[in-house]
Amino acid sequence: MMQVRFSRWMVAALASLPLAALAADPVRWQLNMGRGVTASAQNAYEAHMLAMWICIGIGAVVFLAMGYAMYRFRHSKGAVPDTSFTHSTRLEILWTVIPVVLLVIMAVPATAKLVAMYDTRESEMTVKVTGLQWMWKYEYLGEGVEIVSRLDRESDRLRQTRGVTRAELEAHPAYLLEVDNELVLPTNTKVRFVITADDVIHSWWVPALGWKQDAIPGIINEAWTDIREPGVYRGQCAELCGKDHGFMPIVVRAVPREEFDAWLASKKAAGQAPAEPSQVPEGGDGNAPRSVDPDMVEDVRQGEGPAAPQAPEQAADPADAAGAA
Ligand SMILES: [Cu+2]
Repeated sequence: MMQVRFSRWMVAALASLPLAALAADPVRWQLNMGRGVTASAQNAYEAHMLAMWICIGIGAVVFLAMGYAMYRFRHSKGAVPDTSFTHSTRLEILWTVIPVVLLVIMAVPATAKLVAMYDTRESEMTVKVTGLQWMWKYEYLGEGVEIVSRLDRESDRLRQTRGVTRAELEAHPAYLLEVDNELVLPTNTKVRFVITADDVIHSWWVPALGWKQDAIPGIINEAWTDIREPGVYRGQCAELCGKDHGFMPIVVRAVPREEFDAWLASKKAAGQAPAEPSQVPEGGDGNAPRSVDPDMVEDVRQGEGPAAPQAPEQAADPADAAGAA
């Protein structure tokens, strides 16, 4: 029975490998850290891989030496313990110098990468992220556009339904990882984030971006990102912030710059003249015309104006498909 289950896991893990390479979001039974879709994520991945290969090398040397010693000097071959051995200066120098060299080899690139991660200069736009119990607020600073993003209604309904079946949960492609209003960002653009909170400490974390940053009331933290590939990237609040901590997901939709500009313009227009359905853009960026998002109806009801143009079929995204896998 155990064997059957284990082999099923192995099959699932192996099946997820090509997906893991494609999708930035974590997948079930993924064995290694994801590469992510930003320079910071790539840096973190490289630092991790360097440290991991060094660990593997040390492990191999230590265990091979142990195995060899145990076999070569075994009792049945008449080995006698060396009780007079207490000290070897040469050995002590060796096992001090080698770890120091290894630490320096890891520290030099890691420090350079850490410095780069905190360098928010020359960013092209700024998004203010505010954590609230239990949702996120995004403000595109200087643009007059503000989004409140919270758990999607279907996830919320399912999580509160008594006796909900596994099949029902699995029918929701991104259960608990879906929001009503996504954070839309342009690709290949250095976006600076200023991150704070209104009530308690939250933490804004999207693994594909390669970092997480605490959102602390009264303090502004900074971060930046430069997403290389369009797609949908999911994350969650990563700081225990109250009873609904597990229900404030983050969804970032990265789109090409022109598409983002069109989206932002539509948001601005919607802010000036609310609830005017004719203002929903027709995809003037050369892409296929976009249909009206069903969330728009809800937004109009909330007085937020028409929602952003969004891909009508979210499950068509590779990231989504991976999340559902
Ligand atoms: Cu939180």
